Amino acid sequence: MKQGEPIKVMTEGNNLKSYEEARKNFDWKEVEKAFSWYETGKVNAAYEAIDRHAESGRRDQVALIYSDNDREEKYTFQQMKEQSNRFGNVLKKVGVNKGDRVFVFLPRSPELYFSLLGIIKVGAIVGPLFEAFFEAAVKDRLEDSGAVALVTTRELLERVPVDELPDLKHVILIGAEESDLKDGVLSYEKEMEAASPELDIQWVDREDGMIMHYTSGSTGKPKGVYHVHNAMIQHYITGKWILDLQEGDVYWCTADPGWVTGTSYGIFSPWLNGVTNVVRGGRFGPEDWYETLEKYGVTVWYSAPTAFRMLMGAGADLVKKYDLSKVRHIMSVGEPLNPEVIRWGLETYNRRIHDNWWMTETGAILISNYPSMEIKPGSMGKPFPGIEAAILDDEGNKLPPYQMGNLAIKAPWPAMMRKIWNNDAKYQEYFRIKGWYISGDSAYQDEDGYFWFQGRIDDVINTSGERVGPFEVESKLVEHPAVAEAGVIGKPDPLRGEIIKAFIALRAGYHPSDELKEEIRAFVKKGLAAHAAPREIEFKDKLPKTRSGKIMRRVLKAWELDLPTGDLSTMEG
Ligand code: 6R9
Repeated sequence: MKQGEPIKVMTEGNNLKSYEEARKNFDWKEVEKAFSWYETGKVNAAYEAIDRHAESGRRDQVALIYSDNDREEKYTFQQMKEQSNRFGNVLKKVGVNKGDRVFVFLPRSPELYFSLLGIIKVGAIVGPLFEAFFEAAVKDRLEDSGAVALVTTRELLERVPVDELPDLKHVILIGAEESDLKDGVLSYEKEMEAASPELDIQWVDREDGMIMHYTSGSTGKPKGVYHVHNAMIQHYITGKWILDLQEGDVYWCTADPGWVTGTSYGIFSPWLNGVTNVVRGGRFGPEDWYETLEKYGVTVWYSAPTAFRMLMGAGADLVKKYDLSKVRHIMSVGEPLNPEVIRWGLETYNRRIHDNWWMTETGAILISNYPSMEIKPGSMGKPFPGIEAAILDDEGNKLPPYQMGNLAIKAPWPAMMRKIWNNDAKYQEYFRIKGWYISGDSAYQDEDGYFWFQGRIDDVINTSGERVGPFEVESKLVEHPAVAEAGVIGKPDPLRGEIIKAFIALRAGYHPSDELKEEIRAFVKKGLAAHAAPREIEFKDKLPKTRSGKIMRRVLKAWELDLPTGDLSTMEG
């Protein structure tokens, strides 16, 4: 547990002058004053993010800068308001009601942002789906949520088994052709054009549902993590104090809205703070990253360790070709931020990279390094003012400094999930120690109050910052005709954090070969998602299992890493 030297040079700017002071005096109630509902009593997070600015001094300020290899478009707050209003009216026309689930299965594009906001404006609950998902993953999520409507493209619609989804009544299709327009399929373009840019917004209760993100656990299907409008309180204030968003900032969050970072911090937080939001679509390489920063004069940049490691791999010379002088503040989330990356950031960008920690379930950042605080490389930082974090043993006792245990948060807080859709038992598991949310991460705290991440307690794999449940991949693997049994683990990887490795026992009559590995990999890719396909496959005659038949992933991991296998008393002979 050796710590390196803390980095004392502070980041310039900073809305949060003194962390200690803020902690002493913090009151969530004070934050509420920033919202128009504090005066009017009329609540809707999308209204606060867009319309409020359009109706005050920010009408003609650019809210969204979108670019990919083919498109470059800018939209002001007023235009965002009109586009999302139009989409809200499209939903009203087909009878979408408050509380209905409406899914968005789109690549990053302006239309994704218009529709997501429009859904929230009519009081429906939006479910963003990552564009890389294939049929099984899409079906599970739409089925579990009982989604009544879906916004997607012609290409992605091929992965939606509409006939098997009885609740799904409407598909709003981007790029639809005349022949598509039947059986509840509407043309996005036509409907948007016909719809009014004025919308009767659905005012809601702060505890009403707003967004649902499906995320992976170690067992069972992905869980629908349900968030309410009240989360905006924390999206806003963490944006101010952690993202350090200020008047005139140009902000870029590189995450896709299919993941929680891409909504909490790719949509709500920047717009609640009224800044210009940059979205880069498509796939892009290191040159594109720097070009985006330079071209739009990005001042605040939020990304992930896997991206920083990729940029580090592209070398320091590349950085010199670009003018990154506007970049004031850099942050990272999703997996442990290596001290090496922080050192590189200091040398090459002349900026500190501020790590922070949170999860889909927590809705917003809970632990962070702040611009005005010393950074200890390798540490996630300190709890947000108003948040109490602790290291607990399994009985709920607080552990002293440097002892590793469950990273736990005193519940509740404004952006905390309010349920797991259709699965109260799962929800309750997070709160098994009275008064605390148990994160599933292990960590320790040092004597200065900084938190240090140690690992996941369960088997959830974190590959390039994306959570993948081993069970979902194993289930897909055993659907392949050659696979009798499969066990999936995360294997440490210098670039991706972890990669997915599958151990497979073949059915009789099948023989190990590289072609078969390739075929199995493609099978998972096509059936589930590219990022869920195992990069490594190893064939075994049989897999280690408990007497009750559970695959012992911990034993697979020990084999892989040459570690002691631990207690094998429950293993089948
Ligand atoms: C926001 C997000 C959550 C899991 C979390 C932890 C890992 C996130 C981290 C980190 C080390 C950090 N994680 N931030 N590990 N240091 N700063 O990523 O949500 O996709 O739900 O993942 O990611 O294991 O439990 P989500």
